[in-house]
Amino acid sequence: MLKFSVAGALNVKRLYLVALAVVVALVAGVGVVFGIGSVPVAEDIATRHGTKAGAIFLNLRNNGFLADCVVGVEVYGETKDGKRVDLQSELHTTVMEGNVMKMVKVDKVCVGPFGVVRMRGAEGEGYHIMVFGEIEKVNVYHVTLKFQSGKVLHFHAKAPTAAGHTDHGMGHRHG
Ligand SMILES: [Cu+2]
Repeated sequence: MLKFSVAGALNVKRLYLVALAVVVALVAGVGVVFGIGSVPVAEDIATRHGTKAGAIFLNLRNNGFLADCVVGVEVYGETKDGKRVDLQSELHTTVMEGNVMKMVKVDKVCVGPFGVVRMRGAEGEGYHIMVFGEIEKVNVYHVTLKFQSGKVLHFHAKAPTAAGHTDHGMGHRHG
């Protein structure tokens, strides 16, 4: 009798432990989901140069469960010799005003969970990164996107004239 009840008590205790383990696992699982939050990725990066200003294009993908927004951008250039070129940069969108295509500065670019924003100027959803400065010296752009969540996405973008760049259509030739 006594032995049985002790065994019973042990079973109940074991049941509690199992229940506790399940709860811990669930909480941990939810924690992982929210911990991951947004997972921003830069894909299909390309650049275009104008006079004194350049544009950086990308597909901004979010492989996470939560939406996120780019709220800041920092870009600097690197020359072929590895020297730094300081640049100004802005988040832009492209809008049509009448028949005129205009670029407008925006504060943020948002991407939903498992979504993608085609930051490819007029060929995408209007958004792009604009850079200003001595871009003719730049071989590679170092881009840092800062997100509302606090996450940071860093990537490199080769200038249109950089050797080995595949974007033939945009480059211009010297001499
Ligand atoms: Cu622009």
